[in-house]
Amino acid sequence: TSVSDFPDAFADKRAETGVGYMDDQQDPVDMLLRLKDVRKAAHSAATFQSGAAPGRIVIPSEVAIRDTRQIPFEVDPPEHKSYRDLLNPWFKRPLDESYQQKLQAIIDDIIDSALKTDSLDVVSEFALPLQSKALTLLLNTSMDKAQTWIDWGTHVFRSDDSDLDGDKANILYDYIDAEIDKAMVSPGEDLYSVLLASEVDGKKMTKEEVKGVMILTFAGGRDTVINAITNSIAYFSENASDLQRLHDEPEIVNRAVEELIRYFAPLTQMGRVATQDTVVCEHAVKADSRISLCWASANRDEKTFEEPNKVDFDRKVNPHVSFGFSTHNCLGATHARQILRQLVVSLADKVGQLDTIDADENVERLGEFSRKVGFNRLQARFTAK
Ligand code: HEM
Ligand code: EMZ
Repeated sequence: TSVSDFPDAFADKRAETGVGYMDDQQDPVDMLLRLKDVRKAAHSAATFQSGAAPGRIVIPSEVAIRDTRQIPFEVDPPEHKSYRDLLNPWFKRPLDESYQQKLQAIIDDIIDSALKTDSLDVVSEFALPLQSKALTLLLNTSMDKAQTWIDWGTHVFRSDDSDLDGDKANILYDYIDAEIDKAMVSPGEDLYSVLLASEVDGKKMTKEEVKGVMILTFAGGRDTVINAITNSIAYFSENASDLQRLHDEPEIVNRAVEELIRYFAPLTQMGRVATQDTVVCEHAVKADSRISLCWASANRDEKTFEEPNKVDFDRKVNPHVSFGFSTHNCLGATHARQILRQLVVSLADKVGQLDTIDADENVERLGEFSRKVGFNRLQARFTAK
């Protein structure tokens, strides 16, 4: 099989009933597979809440390893809006010229070292360091912090042996507690300090609230970004003409990145908890049970996307939901998009050939479905133009 192929795991079920099913720690999930239903449910926060027990809307559920509520992710309207209004300007900073220049230096450095070595693991030696170094810009902290985060590996809650690693989670919680304490003693210009000095609805943010934002910032933008970067490299290794095209027509970069993100859907799904008995897609959902919004399936919905399994940089209509939809749409999307845009243009400029040598696919087991979401390892050779 080819490394750039990311099959649609949900096609049959999406056509048949539109609802999939998976168990998860005795807290089963009805998965919405059609774009229309996913959008509708994402837009109905009163019926499908995010503000359930902390960790419950994540699949696999993190209830067993997390007590801190992630903000604004696990908060419903109207409170959600107050947090979101506070965070929005900070998370738009990737649009600043100075931010993009610093990001470019990080990207150039990582591509240059890839070109110097015979071959490398794109996940651990390219995507992970790029993600972690770029995150220092988003947090506005010093670059030397990135090494600690790189040492945590690709996921802060998951390890090689387990989907839910409580010990690993504690490393993150202790780290954030310590960083918050430091920022309280000597405030700087970083996100911790800015949040500690902020008010929401006239009240100073508490340490626990700041921790909730920071856990989300570390966890939410981690494996998603790493998969998006690694999968893009896998894609260009087998579609060299598309890389060349980006070199010749860099003005298509935004469309190209949206299409890659649609196709990869780095976050497969996200849960919600029903606040009342209800019906979705002719399927009964009981109060206090879980549904999921399956972004990955919705992005291949043939009712909206022509030839959904094809990567097409000329796709005219692309209302993908890889970054979610409505209230909780991804706050980190500006940062993630900026990394990918600058990365693919830089690859197109500097890299003449990308060869993948060995791959270990990361396949999610989701009840009746198996979905390739990325790679555990992707050994590749970068050759200069
Ligand atoms: C929300 C995907 C990168 C932070 C979301 C949601 C999706 C998503 C699907 C909606 C969740 C829901 O409706 O429950 C992605 C993908 C990424 C990415 C595919 C990379 C390609 C990032 C980054 C950050 C981030 C880099 C920050 C460091 C957040 C936050 C939310 C969110 C804070 C919650 C927003 C809210 O509740 O209002 N993301 N994300 N994400 N994401 Fe991302
Ligand atoms: C949560 C989630 C956020 C969760 C928008 O998605 O990302 C997952 O990777 C984390 O495990 O805790 O932050």
